Amino acid sequence: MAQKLAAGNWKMNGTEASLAEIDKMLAAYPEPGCKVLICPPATLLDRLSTRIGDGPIATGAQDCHMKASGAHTGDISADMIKDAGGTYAILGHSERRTDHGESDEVVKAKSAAAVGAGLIAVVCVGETEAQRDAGQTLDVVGTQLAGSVPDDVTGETLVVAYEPVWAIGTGRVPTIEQIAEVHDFIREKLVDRFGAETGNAVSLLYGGSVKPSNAAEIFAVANVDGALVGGASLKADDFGAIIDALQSA
Ligand code: G2H
Repeated sequence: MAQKLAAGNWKMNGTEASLAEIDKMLAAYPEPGCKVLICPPATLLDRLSTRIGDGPIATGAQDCHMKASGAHTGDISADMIKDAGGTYAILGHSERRTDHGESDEVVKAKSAAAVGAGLIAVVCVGETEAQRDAGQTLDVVGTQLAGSVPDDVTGETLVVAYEPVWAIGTGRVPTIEQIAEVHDFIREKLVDRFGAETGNAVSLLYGGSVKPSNAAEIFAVANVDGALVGGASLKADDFGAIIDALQSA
C-alpha cells in the first residue's frame, strides 16, 4: 500500500518572510494524517528544515546533482541536501527538463545519486499538449518512466509524479478519466519492472494546477496517492486545504 503524500514544490519562490507560512502550517497540522513534504528553493532548505525540526513534515530539494561533489558551479549534491536537513529530492520536473535540457538519462543518474545517498527521489514525468493531442501520452510517459527511474529503488525510496506539462501553472487540469488512465498505466509499468510488492508501494502523485477546489476529486482516483503542488503550496491555507482533502480521501 503506497503512502499518501502531499508535496509542495515552491519552485523559485520564497525568502525568509515565506517561512511564516510554515509556522501557520505547523500550528494547523501538528500531526497530519498523511505525509507532508515541502521542497523550498535551495537557499531556504536549511532554515526550513531547522524550523520544522523532527516533526511529521519532511523537507526536500528541487534538484540534485548526479555527482557527490566537485567543480559544478551552482549545483547541489545529495549529501548537501541531507546536510541541510532534506530527505527528498524532486528530479526531472518538466521545468528542469525544458530550462536545463535534462534528458531521461540525466534524470536517471540524478535519481540514482539521490537514492544512493539515502534520499527519496520524486521522479517527474508528463506529456506536452502537442504530445497528448497526437495521442502519444502513454508512449511519452512510458519512455520517461523507463529512462528516468533508476534500477535500485524500493517502494520507500521512489515516488513518481505525473505532471502533464500543459496543466502546470495554467489552471487547466486533465479529466478524472485522463488522470486515472495515466496513473493506472504508471502503476502497471512499475509492477512489471519492480514486482508487485515494490510497484504497489510507490506513491504516485498527480501534479499540475492542484488546488483546494479540485483536490478531493483528484484524490478519489485509484492509484493517485497524493499531489505535487506548486502555486497552491505557497499559502498555508491553500496547502492545508489540500492536506485536509488527502487526509480524508
Ligand atoms: C506542477 C506543479 C508543481 P502547479 O509543476 O510541481 O505546479 O501546481 O503550480 O501547477
